[in-house]
Amino acid sequence: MALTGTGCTHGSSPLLILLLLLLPAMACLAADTRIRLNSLGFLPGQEKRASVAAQCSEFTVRRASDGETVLTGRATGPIDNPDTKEKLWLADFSSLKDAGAYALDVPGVGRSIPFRVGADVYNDALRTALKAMYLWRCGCAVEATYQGSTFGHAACHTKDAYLDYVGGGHVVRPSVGGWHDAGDFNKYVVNAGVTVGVMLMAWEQYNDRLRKLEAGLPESGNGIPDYLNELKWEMDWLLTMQAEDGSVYHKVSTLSFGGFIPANEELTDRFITPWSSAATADFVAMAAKASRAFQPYRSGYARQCLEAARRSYTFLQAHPENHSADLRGFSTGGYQTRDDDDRLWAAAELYETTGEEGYLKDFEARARRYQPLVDPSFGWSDVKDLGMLTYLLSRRPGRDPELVSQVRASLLSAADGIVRTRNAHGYARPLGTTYFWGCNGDVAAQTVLLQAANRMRPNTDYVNTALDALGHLFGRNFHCRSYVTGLGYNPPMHPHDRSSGSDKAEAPWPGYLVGGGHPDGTSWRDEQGRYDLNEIAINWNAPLIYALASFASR
Ligand code: 9MR
Ligand code: ZN
Repeated sequence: MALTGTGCTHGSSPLLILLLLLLPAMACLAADTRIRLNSLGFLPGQEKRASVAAQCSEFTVRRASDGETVLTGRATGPIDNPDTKEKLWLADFSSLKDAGAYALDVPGVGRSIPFRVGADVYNDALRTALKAMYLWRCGCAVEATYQGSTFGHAACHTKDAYLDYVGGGHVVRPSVGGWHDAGDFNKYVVNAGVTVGVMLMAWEQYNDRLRKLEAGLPESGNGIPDYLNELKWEMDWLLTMQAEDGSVYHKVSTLSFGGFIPANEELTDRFITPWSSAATADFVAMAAKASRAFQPYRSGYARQCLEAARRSYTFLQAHPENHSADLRGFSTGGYQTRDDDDRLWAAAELYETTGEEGYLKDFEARARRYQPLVDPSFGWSDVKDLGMLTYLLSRRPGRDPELVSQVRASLLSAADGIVRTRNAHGYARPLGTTYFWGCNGDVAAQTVLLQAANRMRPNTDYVNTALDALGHLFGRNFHCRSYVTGLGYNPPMHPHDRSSGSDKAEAPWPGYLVGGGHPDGTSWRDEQGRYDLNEIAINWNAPLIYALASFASR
């Protein structure tokens, strides 16, 4: 390091020179990754904690600009964390309220990664995660520049899709558009269900800020907020998946997974597969929900969505049995699931959109079959919670007061359970020691339940546990890494993603939450080949978007 040009004119005191030499060096010191925290940062008025995987007793918080100590505290612990086989100490610096950039010093251990405190710490991440949905668009060219790299592909999959497997011969029925599902380029209605459901729920609850979110989309400026423009891209495709009789085809897919080539170079035939009752019910729920969202902006489109939803609902009434899609011949994603929860959600959304009693009675009869009414996590294979939340948060008068209060109690008890689970975990992971394929998405989705519970009965524990879900995903974990590409500290560089894996850019496409490790907290690997740990998927990004939207400041 050269000292020239520092403006140091005294030059006489060796001590001063030593100090001047050391200060920048201290700032550049590699962070000690045993100190693990939310690398996106913290909200001024909420809790702030770090987990330290090394014995310690004290900590100080230093301002990044001048190294000044702004807070000192005592670490607590250790607590045994069974899923990572570690002893962890906790540093609680919640009393730090001033916006700024800081780092945590733990004597005997080291200095943490830098972090920010501010009301806006989640805003950029929200925009990036929404832009990531845009980058998943199929049937068109996409392009975005992020941190100096440009990501994109020419128009892809413009021949979607052949009817061979639904009895139409080798003939194309236009089904262009929508989002690629994940690291693969296929399109699956069931997985669209939970994705669109959670994103529209974010819209319903946080449209005050989402309305203003600018994502630089091709449609930007058309009078529809960008957030809804992005959802419309998917909804337009979904409308093509409805057959004339009201059934909804399960997926559009190649016969087997394609290679790691750009989307526009994948020219393998793609087929529409037979229908399933789960896909049909999810379609009803999405279309009914979309109808409400688009009503103020495009009333004709809103009507079209509602009519489509009613038609598929009528079809389902005439086909009450669970009907799996016949996917013989396909080895791509299955997303096969029983349809009870999907039908329940469909009835809830149609009721909320129309206020009609038939849908209400259908929902209530189905809801009464469940025990518990609300589960502490949900995902593509179980959307019951989405239906329960729509019913509970409804302002319509006709609901059964007893069932409403039971759903409310069940939600609060699920949320209380999530808080206890998070309290017992060394990284405050709200899903505790449960790990499975895509569990990061479930962690993000728990914020949906926590925020809904907080709406019912405000409780700072619910809010801070939701923040801890984000904290875990953005660095407060065994790996001391962000699980979202392009965001936070040391993010994934090798996601299982055909777009990232086939372009020239060194960095992966930004804004994507990877599925996460299993069977325990140490199992994640940042390797492209590990689709089971390191893939990206629309159903994991949607709850990430919900979580970020719920804490964004504008
Ligand atoms: O997210 C899905 C996970 O719950 C399943 O266990 C897994 C195996 O069936 O499939 C995951 O979904 C994948 C889908 O089948 C195809 N596109 C990529 C999805 C994410 O890995
Ligand atoms: Zn495509």
